[in-house]
This record gives sequence, structure tokens and C-alpha cells, in this order.
Amino acid sequence: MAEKVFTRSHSFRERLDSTLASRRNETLKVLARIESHGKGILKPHQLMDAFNAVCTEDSEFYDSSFREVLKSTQEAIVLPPWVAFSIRLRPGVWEYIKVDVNALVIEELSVPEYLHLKEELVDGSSHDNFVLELDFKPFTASFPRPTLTKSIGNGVEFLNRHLSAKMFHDKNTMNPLLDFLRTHAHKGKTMMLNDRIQNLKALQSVLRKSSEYLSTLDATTPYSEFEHKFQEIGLERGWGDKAEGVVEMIHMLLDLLEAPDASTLQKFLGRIPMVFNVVILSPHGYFAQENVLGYPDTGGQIVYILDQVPALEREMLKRIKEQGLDIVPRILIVTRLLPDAVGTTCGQRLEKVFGAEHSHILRVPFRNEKGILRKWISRFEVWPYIENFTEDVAKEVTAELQAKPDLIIGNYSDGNLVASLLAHKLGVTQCTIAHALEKTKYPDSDIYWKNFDEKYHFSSQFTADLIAMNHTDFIITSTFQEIAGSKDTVGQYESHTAFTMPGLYRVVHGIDVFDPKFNIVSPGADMGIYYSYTEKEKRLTSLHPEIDDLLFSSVENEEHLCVLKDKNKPILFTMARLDNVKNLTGLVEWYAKNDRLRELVNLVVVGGDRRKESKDLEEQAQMKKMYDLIEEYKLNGQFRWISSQMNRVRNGELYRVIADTRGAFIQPAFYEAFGLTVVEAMACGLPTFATLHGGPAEIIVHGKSGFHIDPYHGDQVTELLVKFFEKTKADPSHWDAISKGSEQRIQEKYTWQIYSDRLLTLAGVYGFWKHVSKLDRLEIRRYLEMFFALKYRNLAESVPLAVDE
Ligand code: UDP
Ligand code: LCN
Repeated sequence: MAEKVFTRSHSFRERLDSTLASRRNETLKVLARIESHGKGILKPHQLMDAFNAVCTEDSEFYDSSFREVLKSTQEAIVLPPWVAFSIRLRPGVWEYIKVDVNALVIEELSVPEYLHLKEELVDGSSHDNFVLELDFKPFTASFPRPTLTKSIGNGVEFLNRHLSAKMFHDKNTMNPLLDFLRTHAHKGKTMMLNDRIQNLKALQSVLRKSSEYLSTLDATTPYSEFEHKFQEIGLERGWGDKAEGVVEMIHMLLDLLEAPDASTLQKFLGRIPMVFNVVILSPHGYFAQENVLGYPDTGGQIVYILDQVPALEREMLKRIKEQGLDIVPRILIVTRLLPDAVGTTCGQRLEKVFGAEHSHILRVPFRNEKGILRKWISRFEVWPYIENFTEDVAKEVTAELQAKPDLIIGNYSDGNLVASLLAHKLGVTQCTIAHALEKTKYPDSDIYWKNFDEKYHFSSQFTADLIAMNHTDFIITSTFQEIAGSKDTVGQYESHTAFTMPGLYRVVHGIDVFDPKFNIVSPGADMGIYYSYTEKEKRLTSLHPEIDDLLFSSVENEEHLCVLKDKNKPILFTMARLDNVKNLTGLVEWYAKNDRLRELVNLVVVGGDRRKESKDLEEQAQMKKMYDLIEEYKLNGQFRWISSQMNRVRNGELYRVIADTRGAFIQPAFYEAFGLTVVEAMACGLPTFATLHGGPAEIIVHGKSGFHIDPYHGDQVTELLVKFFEKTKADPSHWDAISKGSEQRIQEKYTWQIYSDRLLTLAGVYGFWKHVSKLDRLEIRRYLEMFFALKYRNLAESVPLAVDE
């Protein structure tokens, strides 16, 4: 019997039904193979292995819809005789089915039913009728959301369309806009509208009058010249610094009042002066401006924030000036104060941010009833300190700013939880930046959370993540994949849609990747540090002797181990924290095993700190492995291991010196949430090979601006590298083309200027949205308060407190 033709609207259940009817034998064989694995979870490659074992490419069954089902399956739960499939139709859209392999019965499963089956893997067949289920869907069910994959991560555009359409069809919905404009004040000084304007009609008439009046003035007339006149009719400062800017904004509002459209609304909301004081939270790690990069938990997030802040301050100053205001903005980066600062500035309460005028790092210590914690602790151990920390931060921040912040930005799980608690307490717009959600980095860390909890305390962390992602007003991600993955891989946020932690709770609906709170706003690289190796006049040649020493000196010490014999070979370079997930030792092993690659290039790895004893368990284990590999594969002569390098300016030149050798950068991580080193290397014109698991898959266009590599297939990676270096040896223009492609890609897509402009626009639109949707949000906030008090608190209390020696 021939197979039916399926379209996208057919469910996977229908496809399976059809396959079972038309290709019963083969289907059965594959299912039996899957079932024969016995009780457990099967990953996609195991499912495809089962299929390929039964059917070869030339078989008719090969293109069956059953293969489609398997290809879209993210995991299968085997509980003989049942096999349950969790099928991802496309990003954010899932279907669950189970098949009785003996009786050949197919059933569709609801999310709780599927998760219940999964729990049986851990808890056995449980008859507990009451499992704590988290479901955030009802809170947003009444709100329309996009359904197209391409709309994911463009939340602000959708929101603007929705808001403007609502305003268009129901003029009453304009009232909140009037209300919103009237509430704007800074330190008691009213902006935009004063109380002379009581209703929309009055507003419209005042705007028309002002527009007529302004048309009689020179475009460059400063606001101060008509300020008094405007005040008398109801307009306050904030419309612009000169007549032309004011007219433009007034016309935008008149257009909105008459026939609202999305683009004008976005422009108008983005120009309302709203953000003067920003608080950025990043509690864990060593947050300092020098001598810290490469320490455990101290990497891209810190670089990101330290680059973000000066750019954001510049954009705030520009907008404040254009809006005709005389206000000094403030940005506070709030982190943990570390009394045992080990030679860093982490023990200082307040530190000015380099490259900014009005931005500071404010440090607040972790404390409990026994007093202040002095030493560094890993990001996995911070949970019992977070609530007190938030209380202290609230006091310190308000004292420092002498006002409430206008925007609170959280970073990573701990910063996002503090941001949620603070935004909740102060009623301020909240923005969330995950950097990396740990659940995706550690496979099955939800279902087998009990195995991970002693070391990583994921029960607290995942709870904190759920609270933050549901509390926040908007979420910024660096890439699309961070939200919704790709055609074949699940996104970091997407993996929080439905999951279970047996014995703790079951998340039936944790987050929806179509939620308009998601926005992709990619970070950049500091152009003053990371620029092309070809910009000869800007090259930091005075640093070359030091860099030459670092790479080639014959001395072996705590900073560098092993010596490069042949200085003329290109260098294959990598730099990262020495975490498991970064897979630096994996790279060394691939290199060690490939003689041709060893002949073609030298390998230089920057990572880990051999200058002092590591307190981080993963780092200790990776160090040991590195020593073993050097020994086992006799790498000395072709390989150099350099301790973490904390001087960013010199690191910029280091990338360029590697480019001078016609070398390449490689990022071999098992998973990389975004990958700032990838952007840095590319900005310097260094051809880059980076993991396809995570952000680099999107940063690099394979074959044009670098190459994707699969860290699970080391042989293929070294083959690709050998091919590249052989080809560039024969034809140097190949190297040049990739190098140019990399630089172009970064200039077009990854700059801090684009970033800060967009961030402030988002703050405006979501600030307005928060204002108009007060009631809806109250319900979810109440739910989250309960979740925090009843679950998070107990979990955090169960994390052991650190003890200072
Ligand atoms: N870095 C550094 N010295 C080191 C290791 C890393 O300066 O020894 C910097 C690197 O240049 C990049 C950041 O730390 O700016 C690492 O960011 P990435 O996003 O690549 O990874 P993360 O550490 O955040 O996981
Ligand atoms: C955390 C990570 O793991 C990196 O992949 C990112 O580049 C960094 O944060 C900055 O967002």
C-alpha cells in the first residue's frame, strides 16, 4: 500500500498511523529495536541508528513519514512495551505520542501525560495523584502572539503592531498613552505633559497649536526660547532640544492620535525620555576591570557588561541631549563585594567604569546571620545568599542614585533572580539577559536533577530561571538559537517550555518561545580593541616583543608550558576558561592524534591559571588532563599551553599576531551560548572554526565567514582543518577571503552601537506596555511570589553555606 502524501498541517500521529498501515513490517522492526534498548531515554542519534539498522538509503522505506517522525523526535522514552516520542514539528511547536510496540496502539499524549511517563523512568510507576504542576500559560492566554517561526525574537515589532491596532480600533485605548505621558517625571520634575492637559481632545488641540507656532520659528531655535510658552499650555520639557526635533515628535503624536501605526508608535515610545538610571545586576564571579578574565566564572558575561555600559551611557547621553533635558544619567553595575579580593579590585565598594563618565561598579557583600562571606564561591553556590543580597542592594542602590532606577537589567540566573525581586519591590521595568541557561549545557539535568544537585544545585537555579523568565518585562538574547534553537536543535529557552524534575515539580508550560517579550539584540566587540590585523597604523607593535615571548620563548614557567620549535608554521589558536564544556582538552587530543595537522600548524591554547592553585573542581580536572595529554602524545615542540590572559588590549593584538602567522582561531566547545571570543577573533580578521552547538552557528556563515565544527566528531574537525591549511598553503587567497568575510560579518551584525540604540528603544516600548497591562501582570506576579516563597526559599536554604577558612 502506498504512503499517503502529508503536508505540514498533518500531525505526526497521522503520519505514524499511515506508516503503520503501509509499512507495517519495517516500522515494527524499528520500533522493536528502539524498545530493545530497555527502560530509558533515547537521544536523536540513537533513534536514527535504530532506523538505519533496519533500512538503507536505497530502500523505499527510507523516505517514509516514519523517518520524518524520527528525524523530528528530540527524545524517546522507553518503558516497555511503550515508547513515547517527544516530537518537535518546528521551533517551539511540539507533539507527544506513545506507541505500544506489542499491540501497535498509538495514543496522543498531553504534556502532563508525557512528563508523567518520563517521571516513571526515575520514580517507577507512581500513583501520586497530586504532583505540583507549574503552568504559566493561563496568564498570557488572552494575549495574541505570533505563530510564524520568523517572528520569534522580534517581540517588539509584534507588540507595536498589536498596540497600534488596538488603539486604531478602540480610541479609548489611547487614554493610557495620555496617562503615561503625564506620569513622566525625573526627581520630582514633570516632563512631557503637565496637568493642564486633562483629556485626549485637549492634548490634540494643544499639539496642533504648538505645531502651528513652531512652524513660525527657525528649525534650530532652542527649546528654552519657547519653554515658558509651552508650559502655559501644558507641555513640559522632553519633546526635543530644538524646534525641528520638537515638531517631529509632536507630529508623530498627532499621527498616532489620528491613525496609529506600528512604526510611528515604536519611534515615538523610543523617544519618550524614560531611562536615566539603570541598574545592571551580575552578582557572581570576580567582577572587575583588570586581572580577572579567565578566572572561574569570570568570562564573557563580564566583558559583555563592561562593553555594554559605556555604549549604553553614550546612547543615553545622546538621547537626553536630543530630548532637550539637562539630566545626568547613572548606570550602576551591581555585583558581589569580595573581601578576599586576591589582588583584584573586587573588595572595593565603588569603582568607576573605564570609558564612561557616569557609570560605576557598586559592590555589595554576601551575608547571612553569621556575618559577611569573605571568599569567592562558585556561581552554583550563591543561592542561599540571594535574598539578603537583594535587600542590601535595594538600600545601597536607592542611596547611591537618590532615586528609583528606571530600568533593571539582570544577567545570568543569579542576577536575573535579584533583578526580578528588585523590579517587583520597586515596580520598575525589568530586562533579562541569560548569557547561558545551564539546563541546556548539562543533558538530562532536569529529569536526573537529584544526581546533579549536590554539586550544582540545579533545583535552585532552574527555579530561579523560571521565576525570572516569567517575571521579566522583556528578554534580550544574543541569537535566535538561544530562544528557539534551529531546525534540528532545541533552543535554550525552548527547553524550558515543558520539563520535569521528578519529586520537585512538573513544568507543563514554563515559557513560550513565541512570547513577544523575546528580542534578539546581539552584543558586539569593542572596536577599539578588536580590529583588523590589516590596519597597520593602529597595530600595537610595542607589544610585539611581549607577545613573541608569550608564544615562542624557550622558557617554560607558570605562564607558559611547552615550546614551539618551528616559528614559521601558522598557529591554530584558542582561548577560553578551562571549563569542561569549553572542551579545550578535547581540542588538544584531536590535534595530538592527527599527524598531518601537527605537521601543518602549531597549536596554542590559552586557558586555566597555572600561577596558582585552582579552587574550581572542573578546572582542576581539566588541568590534570592537559598535563597527561602533553605527556602521552609528546606534544612539546608543536604545542604551547599559556595561562589565562587578562590584558584585553594585549589579547586584541595577540589575535592579530596569530593572523599574521596566517593561522586560525578555534572554539571547540560542546556548547557555547554565544561566544564572544568568536566575535573578537573574527573582528581581527582571523579565520575561525567554531562549534555548531550554540551561538557560533549563527555568528558564522559556514564557508564564507568561518567554519562550523561539530565537537562530537573530532576526526571530521581535524580533517576540515587540514584541508583548510593545505588549501591556504597552495592558494593564500583562500585564507584572505575567509578573513575578509569574517571582518565584514562582524561589522554588519555585531556592534555595540546598534545594541544600545535598540536596548533603549525596547525599554521605552516595554515600559509603556507594562503601564497599559498592569492588571494582567499582577496575577502572574502573585503566582510567582507564591512559587518563590514556597519553593525557591526552601531549595536555596538546602544549599550548604560556604565557610571562610
Ligand atoms: N578571556 C580573556 N582571557 C582568557 C580567557 C577569556 O580575556 O584567558 C575573555 C575573552 O577574550 C572573551 C571572554 O573572556 O572576551 C570569554 O567570553 P566567551 O563569550 O567566549 O565565553 P564565556 O567565558 O563567557 O563562557
Ligand atoms: C556566557 C557564555 O557562556 C558565552 O557564550 C557568552 O558569549 C557570554 O556569556 C556573553 O553573553
